[in-house]
Amino acid sequence: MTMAFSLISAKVSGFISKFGRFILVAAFGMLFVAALVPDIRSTIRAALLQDFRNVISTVHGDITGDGLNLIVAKVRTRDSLLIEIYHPQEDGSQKLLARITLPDKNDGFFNFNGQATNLALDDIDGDGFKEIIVPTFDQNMVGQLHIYRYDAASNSFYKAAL
Ligand SMILES: [Ca+2]
Repeated sequence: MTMAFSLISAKVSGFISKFGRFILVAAFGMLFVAALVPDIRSTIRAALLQDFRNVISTVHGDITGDGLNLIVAKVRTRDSLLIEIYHPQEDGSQKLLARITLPDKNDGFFNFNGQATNLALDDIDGDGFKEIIVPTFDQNMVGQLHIYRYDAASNSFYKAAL
């Protein structure tokens, strides 16, 4: 009787220990998944936000003096404002020539020829080449005007003083 009982109890404890191990493994698995899920979630969120782009304004004109009708776009992303300059291709695609990150994150407007505008092309210094004129608001919501000029020697755009 005692032997039979101890045999059963040994079997039971064997079962418990196996079951206990299973619980332990399951618990670890859940911990692992719990640790993994927020990471996956934040990775996906970051990727989605990274892709977040909103073209808030476009203008076009010859800004390089080559007679090319380039497209200048003001683009808002998750954490910055950009200026992108595109060269329309014959096949209808747009070739990105330059991407400039503006010093401010907030879109701004200025009075251009009697109209409130947030992006303009104009030859403000009279040298025959149009400048890109970009208003923004800085972190104190003070209006700023940024001027970008094309430099033929380096085939790039640089920030010019007003
Ligand atoms: Ca000019």
